[in-house]
Amino acid sequence: MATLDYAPAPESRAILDLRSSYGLFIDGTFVDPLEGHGFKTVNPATEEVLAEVAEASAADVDRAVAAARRAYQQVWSRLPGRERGKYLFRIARLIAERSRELAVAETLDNGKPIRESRDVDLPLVAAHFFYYAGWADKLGYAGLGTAPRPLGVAGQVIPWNFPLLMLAWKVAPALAAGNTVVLKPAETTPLTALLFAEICQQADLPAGVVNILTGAGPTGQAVLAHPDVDKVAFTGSTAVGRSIAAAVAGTGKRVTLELGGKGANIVFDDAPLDQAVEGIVNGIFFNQGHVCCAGSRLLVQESVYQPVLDSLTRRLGTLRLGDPMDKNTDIGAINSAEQLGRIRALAEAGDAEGATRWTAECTLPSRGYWFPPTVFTGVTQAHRIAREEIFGPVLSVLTFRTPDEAVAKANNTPYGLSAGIWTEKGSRILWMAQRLRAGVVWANTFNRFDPTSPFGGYKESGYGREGGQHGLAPYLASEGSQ
Ligand code: TAP
Repeated sequence: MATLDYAPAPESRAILDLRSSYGLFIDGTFVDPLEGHGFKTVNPATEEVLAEVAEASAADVDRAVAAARRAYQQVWSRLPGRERGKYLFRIARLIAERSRELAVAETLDNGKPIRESRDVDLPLVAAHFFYYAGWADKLGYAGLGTAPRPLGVAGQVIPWNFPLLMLAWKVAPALAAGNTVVLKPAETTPLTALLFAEICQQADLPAGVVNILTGAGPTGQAVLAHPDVDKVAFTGSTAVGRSIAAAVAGTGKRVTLELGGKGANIVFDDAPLDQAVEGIVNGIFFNQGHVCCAGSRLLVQESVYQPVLDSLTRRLGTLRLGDPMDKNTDIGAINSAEQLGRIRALAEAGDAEGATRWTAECTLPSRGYWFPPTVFTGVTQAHRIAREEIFGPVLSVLTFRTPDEAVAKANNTPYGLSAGIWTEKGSRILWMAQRLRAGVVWANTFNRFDPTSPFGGYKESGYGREGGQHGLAPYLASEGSQ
């Protein structure tokens, strides 16, 4: 019997009015970079150039930090919390109003399906601003003494996997706590940060409170190393995080590092298996697996290994890969040629080390950067695909017999960001959660985010927490502290 397929349902781009080029956002206005360099940002699904953006040099970083310092001293740190809160509520409302446009920009620049940017990223971005707006006049109740103080200028560097959401995680708590910011978005996904700069103008945010500097690694390095930056907040790879920790050691700067992960998604034989399979798919194929807390290691109890694998591969066969702007698309494009190269190299290491590769049948578009949903079985804990973060749509499957073995295998990683447990027994969930060395443990669900809930890792996944009341602490000095 012929199968019926979905008709194309592309989201319109008409709502988005991109400029052909963008300057740096310093002191409330867009300005040209001092050294006049720029680079192109492309749509990874088509390789079409979307816009030209400026590359900030060390001299531009000086200008932005000076503007942030002025705004901190003269305006922002002097405003009562309820006034800061009003600005944040205004920004949150503008994000909600412009969410369709922002979702389209995010999908074009990042390659993620519009269904995800529209239904996950943007609602969470607005929710983070609403949430921290509510904290601005209640900092005395954040558990840091009755009169916690802001730190000053925050330097913030973010990655490309959730561009606007990572900005929200960083900017919203920093501003609520009374700090000003200089933020560098990732080189491959600068557009929504630049649209956010327009939103700051629309909200009449005082000049210099938010500064956005586009550029590559050296720009990020210059922001975080700047002597007049009081607080360093970084999300990205463990390798770069390590170099940042070394660079700021001894400077007195406060540091938050949100780094990589190799999360275990653990399925017991008493789990509701259909639900668990959906959770496995969401855990590793959401956002093409470009998720720091992805459930990239599946640990299945041996007695249900075959039924789980059969049902998983059957389900993966139904995922639709293709145009990220199509509302029916499940798997979008890989963000860059460079990331595609990393994914391919690690998958080839899986083949070379003897694991068995299974790939969902799908036609990859001829232009752009694509990788099909892939599952490796026969994986051992020594394999690179079980130890290293692939940051792509690749799942490594291992098995276990007892809960103790599941814990030992799950914890056998240098990372410690996330884990998932699938079982019908509440007591087993609690027993496991106490033993798993991960910052976030989900039970019978995966990849759930909420602005009220702290998020972060330990070991090589970094330190400090973002989200919730805990997310305010890195931006505040409590009474008696520096
Ligand atoms: P990175 O290469 O580390 O880049 C992250 C950001 O840092 C980018 O803006 C990058 O600029 C900039 N950067 C590069 N070198 C720098 C340096 N020496 N000093 C200061 N900034 C520098 O990571 P990525 O490939 O973009 O992102 C993927 C990684 O981020 C994964 O490991 C993932 O797990 C992690 N991640 C973690 C989390 C959390 S919450 N733990 C969330 C998302 C992602 P360019 O873009 O120009 O290179």
